Amino acid sequence: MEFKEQYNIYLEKIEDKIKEQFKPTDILQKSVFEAMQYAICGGGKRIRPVMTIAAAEMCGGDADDAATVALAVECIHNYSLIHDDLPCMDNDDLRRGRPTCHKVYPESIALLAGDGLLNMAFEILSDKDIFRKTDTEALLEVARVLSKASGALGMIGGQTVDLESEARNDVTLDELIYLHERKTGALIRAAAVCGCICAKNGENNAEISNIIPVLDEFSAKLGLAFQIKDDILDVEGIEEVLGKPIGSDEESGKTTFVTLMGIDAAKEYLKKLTEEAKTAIGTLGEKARFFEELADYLLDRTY
Ligand code: GRG
Repeated sequence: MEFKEQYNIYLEKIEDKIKEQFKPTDILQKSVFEAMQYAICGGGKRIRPVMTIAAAEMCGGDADDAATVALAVECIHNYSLIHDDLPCMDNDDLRRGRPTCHKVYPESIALLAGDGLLNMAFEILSDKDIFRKTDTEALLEVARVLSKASGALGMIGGQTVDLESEARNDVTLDELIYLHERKTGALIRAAAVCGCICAKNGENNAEISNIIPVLDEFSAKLGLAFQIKDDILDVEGIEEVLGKPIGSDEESGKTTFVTLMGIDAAKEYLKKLTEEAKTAIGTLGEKARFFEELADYLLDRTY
């Protein structure tokens, strides 16, 4: 099957799960649910949940269980985007071509919507009854990996270093890599690894434990490459396609891979990381072909 066709099949599974989870409600606190729904139903590439489902499929896991774990991953991603856009963080007005959550809902409700999505992720993962095959031990491992990746050692840690770096003009390349390995990379890695974990069934645990470090290495390289591409698109992207203003990094005086290395060197670094990621995952052979093609797809993305 063609890569894009496969990607769209995964995408449909995720969109179905999201629709099923975020039904309209008429309870007194419905505004927070509407804001959560506004954020998560607003499109997006769904790269992280796609990786979760693809990883589970590669490991022989149950497709519906994988889509449920993928839903939890996407809840966390969208919580981070709502919070990242808030005035106290990046103060952005546009995301995915639409007003950001706090531009549509009061800032307080947007903040709570982010909190609501984060909590919802772990409510989903701890509901044994909605999983067909994944056992409690595997779900506990998924919850641990995801919460650590999203927490102060992972995404929140990266965001902290990012915010504190804004006032500095002496950020080094090593520091920039450190912060993006956490802010952007940690959740991408966890998304893939959790797909493998939810495919564990006792008998295949040893085999999956051999696959995880390979997919993790691939995802770490891909996560960094993803951020470099983001920095390049902030300079060279097309506003209407990207769904947010171009040049926002320069305007806010942020250190990026482009400001530190120059655009040509950043492009070379992006290509190098993509090749390294493909080499790493290539060791798994034909079953990992989707991931190899994903690396190229992300290299060429325009939004
Ligand atoms: C607890 C206050 C508090 C904050 C949470 C906000 C935050 C910590 C972390 C920020 C995480 C973040 C926004 C990282 C940037 C990663 C990134 C490149 C996001 C864009 O991802 P895409 O391109 O988005 O996958 P789509 O729209 O396709 O889903």
